[in-house]
Amino acid sequence: MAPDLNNDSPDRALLVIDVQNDFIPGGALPVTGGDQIVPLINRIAGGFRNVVQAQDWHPAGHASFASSHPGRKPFEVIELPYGPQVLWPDHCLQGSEGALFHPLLNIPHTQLIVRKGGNPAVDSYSAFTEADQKTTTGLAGYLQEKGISTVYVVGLALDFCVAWTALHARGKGFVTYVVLDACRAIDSDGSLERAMAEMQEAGVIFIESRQLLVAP
Ligand code: VGL
Ligand code: ZN
Repeated sequence: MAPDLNNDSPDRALLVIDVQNDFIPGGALPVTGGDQIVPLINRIAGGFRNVVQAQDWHPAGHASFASSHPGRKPFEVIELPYGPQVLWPDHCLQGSEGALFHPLLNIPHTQLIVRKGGNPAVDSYSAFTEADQKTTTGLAGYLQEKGISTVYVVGLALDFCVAWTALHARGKGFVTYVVLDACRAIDSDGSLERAMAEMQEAGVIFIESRQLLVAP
């Protein structure tokens, strides 16, 4: 199914996920190639009337940090009350440089910034719903009130925050595209393959940016 090119349409939104310094090479939780997608995301965003940015935004001592669990190391998985949790290096601390958007990300018309991961005890990869699978950020209601029925998801990381955002968007009934070349993955312990299979199963549609951009 080829999407049409009218991205300016009021019924669709671009969701730009976690394009933050800590996820760029040199940051606390670097995603390989994370910097390479920034110019492409700027170009894609230029065509959209509706743009929402997500910002991973954790308090010190967050439950997803390995440093909060004595004896544990980053990328190990532990059981938390809401299920398995991958442990990460400390990242995206509220108010830190690492939590800021990449300096070359340039989307002046972004309408809404959704901060997530603020509950010290619960992670939130998704821009819609926290990892307890209950607490929402309000994003679905925001989009629905604006009459948006289709979302395009780009950003970091494809196998974590992009995937969970796309899965929850489907769960909330949005037609959901992931623009693959405008994402990069962490790929820890098979996470990319699993995430791609889950998205496919849920009816997320994978496209490439050339299907969204008019040739220059
Ligand atoms: C993310 C791990 C931890 C992401 C955020 O943006 O994909 N990954 N926090
Ligand atoms: Zn995080």
